[in-house]
Amino acid sequence: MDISKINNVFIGLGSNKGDRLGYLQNALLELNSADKVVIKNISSVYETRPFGIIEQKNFYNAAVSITTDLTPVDLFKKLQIIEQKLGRSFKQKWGPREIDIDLLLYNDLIISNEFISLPHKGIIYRDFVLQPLCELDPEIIHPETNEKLCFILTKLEDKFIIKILPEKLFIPEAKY
Ligand code: PH2
Ligand code: MG
Ligand code: MG
Repeated sequence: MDISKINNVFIGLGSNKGDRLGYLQNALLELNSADKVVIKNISSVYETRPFGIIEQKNFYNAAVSITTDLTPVDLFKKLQIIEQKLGRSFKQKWGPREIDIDLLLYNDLIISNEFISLPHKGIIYRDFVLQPLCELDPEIIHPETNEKLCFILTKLEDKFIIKILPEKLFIPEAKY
C-alpha cells in the first residue's frame, strides 16, 4: 500500500436475511482479503429494529474502520462486488437483504454524484449506524454538520437498537 495515500474509511454492515451473523462475518473476511484494504477496528454486532419498511426481520448491524489507498469510487465498486459474491439478491429499497456493505465516511470528504454520496446520507438519522461508529472512534466528526457523531446520536429520538450480541466479528490470526 502506498503510505502517502492512506485514507481513513468507515464502512457499515447490515443483514436481515438468512444467516445474518454469517453474512457479516463473511463480509469482514472479504474486506480483509481485499487488495489495498487494511482492517483497523471492528465494532460489536447490534440487533436492530428495521428502519423504513418495518414488516421485516430484525437486522444485525456493525461497522468497521479501514485504511485504504483505493479512491472512493473504486472502493465503492469493490464493496458492491463483495455484496454480489456473498450472494446478495435483488433489493427493494429499504427491503430485506442478505448483506449490505455501505461506504459511510471517507476521510472528511463531502461528495455527491450518481454513484455515491459521502458522507452516507443515512448516518445522521440512524442509531444503528451512529452507535457502532462511536464505538469505533468517539471523536469522529460529521464533515457536513461539524458535530461529533456521538453528539448527533444523543439527539436522536427514534431508537432502532435492541441489543448488543454476545458474538463478535473477528479476523482469524494469520498462520505462519
Ligand atoms: N438497512 C436498510 C433499511 N433498514 N434497518 C436497520 N435496522 N438496519 C439496516 O441496516 C437497514 C434498515 C437499507 O439499507
Ligand atoms: Mg444500507
Ligand atoms: Mg447499501
